[in-house]
Amino acid sequence: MTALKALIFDVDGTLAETERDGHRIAFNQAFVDAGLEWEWSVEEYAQLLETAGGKERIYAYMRQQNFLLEEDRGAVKEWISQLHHRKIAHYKSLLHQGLLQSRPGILRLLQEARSSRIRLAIATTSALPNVLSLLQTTIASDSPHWFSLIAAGDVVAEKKPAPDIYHYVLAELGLSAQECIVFEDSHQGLRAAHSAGLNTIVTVNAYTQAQDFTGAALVLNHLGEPDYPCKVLQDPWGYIQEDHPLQRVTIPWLRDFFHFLTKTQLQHFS
Ligand code: XBP
Ligand code: MG
Repeated sequence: MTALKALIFDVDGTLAETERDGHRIAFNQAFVDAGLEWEWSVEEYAQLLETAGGKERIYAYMRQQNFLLEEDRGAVKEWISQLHHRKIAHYKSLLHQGLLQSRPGILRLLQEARSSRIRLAIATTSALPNVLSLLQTTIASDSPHWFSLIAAGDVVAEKKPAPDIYHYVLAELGLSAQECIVFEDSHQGLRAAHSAGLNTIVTVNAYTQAQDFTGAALVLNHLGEPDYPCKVLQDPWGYIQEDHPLQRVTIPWLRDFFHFLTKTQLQHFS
């Protein structure tokens, strides 16, 4: 039977809750720098998150607000790119102030995977400098080297919910979807991974908890710690036994779950 070879992690919302108090603040600071009177509130940002990718989100906002003229569309991309550079600088500075932490169970599971020789990869729509700063400040200064691959930002043409980033990661790792498990926090991320044929564990957060997670292998509130057990929110394959509740996601548990999924899905789809 196929063995579990790699864990692929989304970044924003999965490794850390970065959106409300990280990216959103940095966008607003960049708007001030540019002399714009735009301010994205916590509530408005929930809707803006429907567009993945910072540059794409600014563009979508400008379209919504009718700030774009048809003839400007070429030049505006360059202007957005410069604005986004300012946003990256602000986001980095917020991270280096130590304002964000990794989510429960993330550091523990990454360390366990490393000692079990399971490969690690990242698949995110966020820009590479942001990902590196987040890893360095919330996981460990050398943690970018823990990953066989960090696939970020514009490395593919179409961002999530398109499956491109996951196809790219699988091709670069030289693995099939059946050898990996993905961790995501949002329905766009799940759609991307699921369309690439990957089994996905979703750990929800405040911005994503009400989304549709049809197609997830499991939905949890977080990965759990010894003194902070996780809660199972959806278990579509019926793996978790009532008399044996999941406390935290560990590598041995993941290996068992992975074998169960492989066997059950083989029967289900044959
Ligand atoms: C989340 C995103 C990103 C961030 C902003 O990515 O959509 O765009 O909100 O980051 P994921 P950038 O969940 O795939 O990690 O400004 O760097 O795009
Ligand atoms: Mg995410």
